[in-house]
Amino acid sequence: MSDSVGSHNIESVLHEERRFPPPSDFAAQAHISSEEQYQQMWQQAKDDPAGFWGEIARSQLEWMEPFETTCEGEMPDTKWFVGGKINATVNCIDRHLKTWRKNKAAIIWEGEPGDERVLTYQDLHREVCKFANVLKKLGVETGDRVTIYMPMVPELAIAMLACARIGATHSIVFGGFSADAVADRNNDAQSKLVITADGGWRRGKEVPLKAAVDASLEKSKSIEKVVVVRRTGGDVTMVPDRDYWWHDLMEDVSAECDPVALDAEHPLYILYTSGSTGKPKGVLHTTGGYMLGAMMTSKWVFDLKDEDTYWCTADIGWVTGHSYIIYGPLANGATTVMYEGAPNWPDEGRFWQIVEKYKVNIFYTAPTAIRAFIKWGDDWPNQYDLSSLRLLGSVGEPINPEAWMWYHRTIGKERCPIVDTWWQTETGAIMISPLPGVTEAKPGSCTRPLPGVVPDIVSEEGESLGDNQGGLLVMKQPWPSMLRTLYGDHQRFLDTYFSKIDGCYFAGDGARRDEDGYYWVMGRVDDVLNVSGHRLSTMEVESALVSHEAVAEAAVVGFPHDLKGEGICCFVIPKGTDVSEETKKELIAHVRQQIGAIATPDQIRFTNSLPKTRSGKIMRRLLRDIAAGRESTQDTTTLEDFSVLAKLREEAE
Ligand code: 6R9
Repeated sequence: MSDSVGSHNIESVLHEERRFPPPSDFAAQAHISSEEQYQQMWQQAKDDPAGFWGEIARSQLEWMEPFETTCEGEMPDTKWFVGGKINATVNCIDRHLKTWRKNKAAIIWEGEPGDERVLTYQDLHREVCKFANVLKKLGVETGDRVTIYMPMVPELAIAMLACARIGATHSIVFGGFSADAVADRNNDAQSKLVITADGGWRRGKEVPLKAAVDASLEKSKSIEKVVVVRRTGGDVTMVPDRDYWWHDLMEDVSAECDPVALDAEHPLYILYTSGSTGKPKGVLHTTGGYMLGAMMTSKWVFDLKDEDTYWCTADIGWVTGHSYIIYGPLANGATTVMYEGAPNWPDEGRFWQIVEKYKVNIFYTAPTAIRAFIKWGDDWPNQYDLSSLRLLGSVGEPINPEAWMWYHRTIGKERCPIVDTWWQTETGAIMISPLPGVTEAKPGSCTRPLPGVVPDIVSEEGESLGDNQGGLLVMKQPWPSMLRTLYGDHQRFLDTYFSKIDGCYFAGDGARRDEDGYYWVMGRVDDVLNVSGHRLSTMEVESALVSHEAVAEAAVVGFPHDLKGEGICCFVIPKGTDVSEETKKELIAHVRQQIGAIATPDQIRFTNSLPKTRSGKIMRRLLRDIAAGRESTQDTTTLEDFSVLAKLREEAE
């Protein structure tokens, strides 16, 4: 194992003996309700993936033309539902209009200041059709890329679905990213249009999104037009013939827009995620397979029922929001809650107030949020009626068993099953997770693979490992919602995911499988940090640092952090002699400005040298030990200059 993050976790979870079987009343009503049913589905999907997925795709999705072949070609170049024509919005909206769901709440939206909006399926259809017509009027065509950089407002959902309606590929950039990050993504995708807002609300302050877009456009030449939603009412500069107000454009367009019949493999969206180099990867998802994955996992894992109010607290700027606020729940005709702001605004009880207000039944959040709730104290959730909750979910990073127990007791009142869902931007949908009516939970384990998912744990050499041996997590069979390529760089796609272990998809995570076939994910084995459940590459932060005039060289590593999971520690060799607190502050601000607030360094440590191998590679493993304050157990035989290490330790003290 090339990483030291894992070993610590293996130790702590090995002692986990607690078991939580699904409550019998939950099991009795669940979509998948028995071990036999799970086993039978899993085995069939493994032995006959085409038979299994073909049947589900035909019965669960609405096709504009039926597909001829369920899957074609070996991993990684597998095509799904070949010959089929489909539109994601028909599946998320139109088909529900033919049923009683027409006037059902599709999206319940709550703004940070407390304003609210409910969009029924009929409302959503009208708004999406209108905005799709706006896109067409602005010259957007099937196959074009559109960047969306928005706060969590209903127009974000409408914009992404409007793109899907006409077959434009959306690329959503999280509103917390910087202007530079927007420019990079615009350029990589060669987007034609940006959809944004004047700003968004975050802890009572305005996040100025339009100003960031203006700055980004100096560096991204492919953008022809900008659409701006009025949200905060803050000052913005509107450039004539380039910038348009959303509400003006929506005034006189038709509310009818036929969905375009797209190939099942038509690109639905690009979503950028951090890899082990400084350049983010444009993960590309296509329509048929992705929709099937998002829909079926929502149904199986969240046990979605028509009467549920479902809330996923993610931002739509991340994959969790794509699959589990929008595409998955809407394909199921569910009611999905969307909240604009921070969990601690106006106070630390906000999430629980929302649960009580809308009688949320299913609640899906991240371990980093759970750790913050624990810190804020039980008084906050205890002030609210949480009795509507029936199922809890977790995503983004391994959940510490103690956080799991707190979630179970304080939020779930020992009544609600918890689904700890392992998946990635690349996988499109949940891969390994309990089925809430079937799987006995063990706190800290994401338990077993869903039907259609065939994982394994292998050594660096690719050999399959036995029970309880830490190794690399891989997938041995293709699945419908897997990424198809990295936009514009198919070679990088092959190199990153399919070259390390022959014939397998390599996830980048270390894990072990226990004697019951349960998976315990330990964290990334590459140079990817997981900061508050968000992926960041150490190289991205290093590139940002060295772009500052005061920095000669930088090495960035993660270290265990109580709230964020991983904190960011930067070892910096300054160009001059200035190692003042002022300069540290300036470097922190510089990284924020280059990447965004999620990349804010926790520590800047000035140093004269960095530990390197004889071939000049920075030995990050050693730096990780120093950042964590651990004695190093790492092999230092290739270290070029031993004195560097002793010196760094001194500097850390
Ligand atoms: C959905 C999402 C993916 C990385 C993944 C892993 C970590 C996500 C996890 C988990 C342990 C879980 N991860 N869920 N680790 N248990 N339940 O988070 O996508 O942003 O692409 O991150 O997150 O390390 O490789 P993404």
